[in-house]
Amino acid sequence: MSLIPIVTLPDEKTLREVSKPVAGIDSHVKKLWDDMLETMYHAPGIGLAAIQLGVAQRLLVIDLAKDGEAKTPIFVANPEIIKTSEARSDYEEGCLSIPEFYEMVTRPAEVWIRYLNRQGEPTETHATGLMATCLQHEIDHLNGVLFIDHISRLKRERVIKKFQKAQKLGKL
Ligand code: GNR
Ligand code: NI
Repeated sequence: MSLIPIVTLPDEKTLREVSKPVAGIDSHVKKLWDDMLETMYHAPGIGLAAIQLGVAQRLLVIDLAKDGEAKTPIFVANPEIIKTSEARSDYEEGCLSIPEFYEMVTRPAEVWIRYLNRQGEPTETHATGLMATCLQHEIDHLNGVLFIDHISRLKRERVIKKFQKAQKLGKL
């Protein structure tokens, strides 16, 4: 397994790409999932989409296990949101591609999702709480959407400008 650098703002050229479905689960997909998981644990984070490593494929990993708990990785390919609840929930989100910026985001509280699992089998799942939030955050990445797209334009433009400036000053 390998640690891979995480793409951050201001690289919107990469982060705004719409990722392509994988044809199936082969050794290349499994190797990428493993590298994603290692990179995510190292960061540390609770989810990661392939585009955050610069790979525009519809792949993500999630592990909500807390420090010291047994790991519970979930490997997801080609996810589709089948249904969302009317009920909303607010969560203070962060993103490894937007380091050190956190803001409240409102999303559907529950989601129903279809995807291919690590064995290549079509799988359906229902998620609530942090898992629902994280799945939506990661699926957004596959569509070139960032959590700052769900906050006010003023805050979004401010954070993008901050990263552009930091890069110009050689601080990224
Ligand atoms: O590590 C992460 N934490 C997090 C917290 C609240 C809502 C979403 C997330 S996902 C984030 C890792 C990441 O950037 N995934 O794309
Ligand atoms: Ni993210």
